[in-house]
This record gives sequence, C-alpha cells and structure tokens, in this order.
Amino acid sequence: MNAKFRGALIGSAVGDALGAPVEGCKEGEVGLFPGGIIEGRYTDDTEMMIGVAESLIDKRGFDGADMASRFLRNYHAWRRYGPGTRAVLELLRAGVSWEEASKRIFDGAGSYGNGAAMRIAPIGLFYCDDIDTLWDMAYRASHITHSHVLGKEGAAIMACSVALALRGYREEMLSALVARTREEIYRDKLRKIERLLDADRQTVIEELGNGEAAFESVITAIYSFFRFHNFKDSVIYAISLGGDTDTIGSMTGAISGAYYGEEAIPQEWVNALEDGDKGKTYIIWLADELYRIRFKC
Ligand code: AR6
Ligand code: MG
Repeated sequence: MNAKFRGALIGSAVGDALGAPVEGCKEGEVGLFPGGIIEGRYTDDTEMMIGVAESLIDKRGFDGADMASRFLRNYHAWRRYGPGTRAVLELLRAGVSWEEASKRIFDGAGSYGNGAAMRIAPIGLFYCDDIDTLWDMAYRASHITHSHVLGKEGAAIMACSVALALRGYREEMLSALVARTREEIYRDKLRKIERLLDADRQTVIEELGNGEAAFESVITAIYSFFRFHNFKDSVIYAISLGGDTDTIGSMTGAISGAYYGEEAIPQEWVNALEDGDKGKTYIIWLADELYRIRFKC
C-alpha cells in the first residue's frame, strides 16, 4: 500500500514532467515518443499537488484556509499556471478569503479548468476508504481555485479514480464512477470508454477531448489508464493525444501509479525527475507521510 501511495504521487509528477515539453502540440506533432523526460521539470500540476499533500499532512485532513496558503507559498508563476488560477491566487494574496476568491473569476461563473483535478491525487489517497467523504473533500479542495461545478465534479471523479485504483479496483471502476457522477457530460463520456478501447487517436480526441477544461481531460486520463495494462504505455498514450499533455499525462500517471505501485514506473523517468527543493525526494516523503497518517496512527 505504501508503494501505491508513492506510485500515485510520483506517477503524477512523472506524467506532468513528461508531458510538459509538448504541451499544446497537436496529436501527430507530439512525434515519436519519448526518449524520456528531457528536463525533468514539473509544472503547476505537481506544485499544487504538493500543496494539497502538505496541508492534509499538517492539518490531518482538509483545511481550506491552510491549503490556500500552501498554494500561495509554493507558487512559481514560471511553472505555467492557467490564467484563472493565477487570478485567484492574486486575489488570495490580496486578502480575499478562500471561500470567496474563486467565485470572482470568469464573470462569476468560476473556473471549469482541469486545475483542480490535476492536483487532487492526495485527497484520493487520504480519503480512500470513504467515498462519500472523498467526494465532499474533493469539492472543497477544488473550490479554493475552481468554483464551477464541472471543475469540482472533474476533481471528484479523478480523486475517486485514484482511490479505487489504490484499492485494486479496475473492472468495477467505471460502473462505480457512473453511479456516483451527477453531471451528464461526465456520465456520457464515462459510458463511452469501453467501446472506444480500440479506437484511433482522432476518434478518442473527438469523443473524450484533450483540452484544458476538466470535462475535456479527466475522462481522457481514465480512458488512457484503461486502454493498457501497464504504467508506461498508459502515460505515453495520454501524452501522444496532444493538447493539455502535461495535465492529462499527470492524471493518467496518478491513477496508474495508484493501481500498479511505484515499481511499475520506469526508473529512467524517475531518475530524470527534478530533485531540488520540493523535488522527487520530497514528493516520496509526502507520500510516505500520507500513508503513515492514514494507516498507522
Ligand atoms: N468560462 C469560460 N472558459 C473557462 C471557464 C469558464 N467558466 N473556466 C475555465 N475556462 P484555468 P487551470 C477555460 O485558467 O484549470 C495549465 O497549463 C479558460 O480558457 O482556471 O488551473 C495547467 O497545467 C481557461 O483559461 O486554469 C492546466 O493544464 C481554461 O479553461 C491548464 O493550464 C483553464 O482554466 C488549466 O489550468
Ligand atoms: Mg501544468
């Protein structure tokens, strides 16, 4: 189980770093993929996931004000944050409360970007044995930056996928997610996964998406997990679809890492991952702490 906690967080960071150099490329432009992580730098996806994990560990559960302050403390604009999230972080820095800030962007609609889903793996791990609480906590953790219901629902589906993968559910995962999901766009796409398992890339992109909206990427990551039976092929495939490659790669890596465990992640990818301040050594420590708090105390 400890190896699966590590697998989820390192898998997410590796998928992010692997996808980052080709973010925004079209399918077909991604090229013969990959020689490995070129620079090993992770992006906003992993930086925010670290904040989620730190807060859960320090507060022994969800604390919105604390999690928001972690996002601010860890923030490096050069890690390529989405514009909505950048605007919310500025509002938080100016003193607006975490309950309020995310409601002020996109003309009051809030963001439905995938920025809440991409960081949610630690919530999936921490609340893995109680899906009702998990769903609720994913909504709250999303709300800090993403207040649109489709942003929150995408994060809840992603957290639930990580929890089910951690517990070894694969065949049962899709029906469990369909039963939980209240938003039609997600239910429709979840129901398409099984009949798309042999489809070509263009069809997958048309049916499931490869964009920055949560409903254009979360189900694509779940699909990428299902299409193959090992970590490497799933993550390479996710990135080969182009579009929001770092985030779809990261979410696929989180689910696959939770399912297969740390050993299934190619060692050369882990070796290439950055290891300075809050690099891979720190991410492994976060995974171990989450595991320790969850299962030993
Ligand atoms: N109305 C119209 N467009 C929207 C809305 C809305 N309510 N919500 C989101 N969008 P954002 P993120 C569109 O900016 O989710 C980074 O590279 C809009 O075009 O909140 O934190 C990350 O790594 C908006 O810019 O960012 C992710 O890959 C976009 O969705 C990615 O960006 C993303 O929402 C998203 O990060
Ligand atoms: Mg990113």
